[in-house]
Amino acid sequence: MSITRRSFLKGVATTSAVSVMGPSLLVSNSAKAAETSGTWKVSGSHWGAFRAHIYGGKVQAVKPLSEIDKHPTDMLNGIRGILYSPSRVRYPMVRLDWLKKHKFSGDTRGNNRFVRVTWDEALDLFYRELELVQKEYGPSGLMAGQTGWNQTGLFHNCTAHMQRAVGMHGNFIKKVGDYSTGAGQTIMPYVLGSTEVYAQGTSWSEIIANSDNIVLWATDPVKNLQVGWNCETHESYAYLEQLKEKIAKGEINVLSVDPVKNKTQRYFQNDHMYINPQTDVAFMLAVAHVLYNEDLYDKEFIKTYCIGFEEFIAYVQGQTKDNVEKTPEWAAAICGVSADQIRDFARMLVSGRTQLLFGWCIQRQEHGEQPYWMGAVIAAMVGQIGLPGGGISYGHHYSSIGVPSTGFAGPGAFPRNLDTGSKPKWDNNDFKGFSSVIPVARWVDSILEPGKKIRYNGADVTLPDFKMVVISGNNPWHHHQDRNRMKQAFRKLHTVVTIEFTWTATCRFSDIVLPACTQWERNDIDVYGSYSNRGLVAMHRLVDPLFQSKTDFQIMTELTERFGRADEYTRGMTEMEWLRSLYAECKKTNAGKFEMPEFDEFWEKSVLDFGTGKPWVRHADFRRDPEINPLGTPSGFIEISSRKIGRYGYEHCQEHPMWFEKTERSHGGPGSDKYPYWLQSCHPDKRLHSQMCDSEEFRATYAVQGREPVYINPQDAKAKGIKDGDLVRVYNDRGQLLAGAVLSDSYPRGVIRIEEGAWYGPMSEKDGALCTYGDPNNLTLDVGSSELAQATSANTCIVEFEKFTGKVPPVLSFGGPIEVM
Ligand SMILES: Nc1nc2c(c(=O)[nH]1)N[C@H]1C(S)=C(S)[C@@H](COP(=O)(O)OP(=O)(O)OC[C@H]3O[C@@H](n4cnc5c(=O)[nH]c(N)nc54)[C@H](O)[C@@H]3O)O[C@H]1N2
Ligand SMILES: Nc1nc2c(c(=O)[nH]1)N[C@H]1C(S)=C(S)[C@@H](COP(=O)(O)OP(=O)(O)OC[C@H]3O[C@@H](n4cnc5c(=O)[nH]c(N)nc54)[C@H](O)[C@@H]3O)O[C@H]1N2
Ligand SMILES: [Mo]
Repeated sequence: MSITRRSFLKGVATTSAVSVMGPSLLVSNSAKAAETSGTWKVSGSHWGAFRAHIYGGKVQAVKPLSEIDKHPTDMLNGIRGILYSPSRVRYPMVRLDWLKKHKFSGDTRGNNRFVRVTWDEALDLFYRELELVQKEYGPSGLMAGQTGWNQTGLFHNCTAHMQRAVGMHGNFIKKVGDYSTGAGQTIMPYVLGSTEVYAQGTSWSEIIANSDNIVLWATDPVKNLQVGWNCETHESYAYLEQLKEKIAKGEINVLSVDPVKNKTQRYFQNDHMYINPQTDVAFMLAVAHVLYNEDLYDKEFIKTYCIGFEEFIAYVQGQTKDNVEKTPEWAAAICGVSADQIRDFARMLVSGRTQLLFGWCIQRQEHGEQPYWMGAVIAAMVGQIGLPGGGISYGHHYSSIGVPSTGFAGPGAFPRNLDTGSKPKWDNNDFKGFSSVIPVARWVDSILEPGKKIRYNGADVTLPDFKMVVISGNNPWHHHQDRNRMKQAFRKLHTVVTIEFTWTATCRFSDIVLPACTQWERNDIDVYGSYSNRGLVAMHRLVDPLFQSKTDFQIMTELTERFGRADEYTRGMTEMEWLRSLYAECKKTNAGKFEMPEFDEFWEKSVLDFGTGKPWVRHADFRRDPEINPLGTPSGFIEISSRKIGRYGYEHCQEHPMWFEKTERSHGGPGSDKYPYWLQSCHPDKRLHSQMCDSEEFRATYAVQGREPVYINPQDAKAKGIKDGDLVRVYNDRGQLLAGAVLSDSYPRGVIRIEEGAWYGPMSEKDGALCTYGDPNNLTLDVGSSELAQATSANTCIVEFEKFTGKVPPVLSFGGPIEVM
């Protein structure tokens, strides 16, 4: 890292008078009026760093940190609406029926009737419940393991705060894996030796300079790079711009394989191949068939770097398993791409340097392990893994993967676990024969079928029998599948505690709700650029915590006081002392490599900028010498077949990639007679999951008649008498919802989209539990991807829809609880 790149951002002062910032500021007239005084402060978020104008104790306006962020996301306009949301959790609240009937009140959970209590009352109740569950059931009775997209900031990671505090009291059930990449992160270590999904990828500059062909396979980087795990810099967009230019000039061939024309394809205006949903593996097997039978594949690469090709190719040739030859004609009938197009595609792959870029949605479906494994097999047959602009990536749509890393080592975070040597108050490790760790997406199965044995990644898991759930930093009533099934499960629970700043459906289905503040009501530090490690950003408290909300740190300190562990929990440090200590540790680690000023100077400047790192090529070292740099697979080579997986004896993940029919599938697949449409619940363009859905003005920019949009092909709509802007009822055997029709040619016939994260707002059960806003997880299927990963299968989902003609109900998702006096 050259010393010249290490520069501090000049003039990003935190509390400078507004006049210093110049006149060319913001938007609305009210914001303009407020500019005459007040201060500007820098903070961060998943959506990027920004300056906020604070006047009269309120955030009046937000604008991007344009010195670094040249491609800020529109979603910055939703931030004020999060702070000042009418759905903010204002006070500690307890569910009325639970107060009266305690563990026998599950049948009315979700009726949203709450009473206000004091902080002391609420925390006493929380503590009482922790005591009860440990006494009566032990650690297998408590689930506190779910994680999610808590706000940015390394110190205030709310899930870490909750888990450390609750963990000091007693042990609990934890999870493994996540909803994002559950299938991918489990299969890929067997195939390429790492999760691949969370690994740094070949630099964009190398791809743009060297690729002749790029295949965008189920990926939408233009939409999905708007947000980052840490504070996002949006550096990837500069590369996407370069790529767009090259496409326009015909210098690079970019082809998308996707059931819909997504935002990236609309931006690039590149070639697009429609494929039937959930059928990529059939398509890919036929591609392998062509590469093999036309002798186009790289035999040398397969021999030097791979194992298990023979078993796999025997299956492709129809000599094993189902004895069906995986010809282009066979695949065409399933995937909807013609046999000739499949042949052309295979020939294109070997016509020059070809980079495959996969997204994640394709593995969030039944048998989601298979397309990822099969993608690696195709890349191996093409023989360019480890070359600049060749091979395969599983992450270029995510958090600045592909932007070179500077090598700066970011600060540590608040510890999630107990300090070494420390024991919980209830020092009990007896999980009564239940598993203490479960695959993340199977937690609702646990509530419904405790004691059931399932198979998972080479092990047996006994689903635990938990009675109490503590939730912080995730929103299961958005993220999990099949609402009506969840409702059945939640009835069985004795106690649900949620720590939140906004009244999500998860709050509605809880018994105790504790008001946290947002990240803009506390001080923190964060890495700037999740994978690029561009620098460090100071997150200044913009305003004091609203209503009675407190920081998660404060809440958990007060909880641990109740069992005499607060000093240990906080290590005797305040918020600012923690920030200083994390910073000091980071400065020490980077000494000699990256110059960091004293904390106070950093805090005033707000941003440390270490520039851009050196370009890099994934798997280049393995290619150079597979003996010295083996992969992390059992053999050290690319495993086209895996003995280890074969030995597990699973039905839906066998020793090499295979085509498996889905439980339900549109386009002539199972169930499509009754429910002919595929519902894809992709990630939202104007939200981060459910976050920002309650941001009112911003929601109004995309909602249709106040409802979540459902994107429909114009001919499909016409056939049902649906016009743009109509209300539509979407349904299947699992549930139903209302959404607002947006007609678009980007969607082929037979495919509709409702973005995940739309807030759940159900009518009563006697009214059919119709969701009044449009949460797609009313309709999705809740089964494990396979015995290997047991991951979510959210995108295995078929539906029917019609124009809504009934009495239009109000939207019930927003605005908090019904407060009972
Ligand atoms: N149908 C369908 N379902 C899906 C997906 C899909 O593609 N289709 N995608 C899945 C994927 S990939 C993911 S990652 C999950 C995401 O699922 P989640 O991570 O559960 O989704 P978020 O909406 O980000 O929920 C985070 C919650 O934490 C709260 N929160 C944030 N910060 C703080 C904090 O500092 N303190 C406290 N106390 N609370 C905080 C927010 O207000 C919000 O309610 O959804 C999954 N669900
Ligand atoms: N704006 C925004 N960005 C985000 C997020 C967000 O909530 N909002 N969430 C972040 C998170 S947590 C995650 S996990 C990632 C999610 O990243 P992904 O899961 O990759 O994103 P999606 O947008 O759900 O899907 C990407 C593409 O896959 C296509 N696709 C779906 N099924 C199939 C299929 O069967 N075959 C083929 N060929 N294509 C298919 C879809 O049509 C879509 O164009 O995004 C991250 N980025
Ligand atoms: Mo995710």
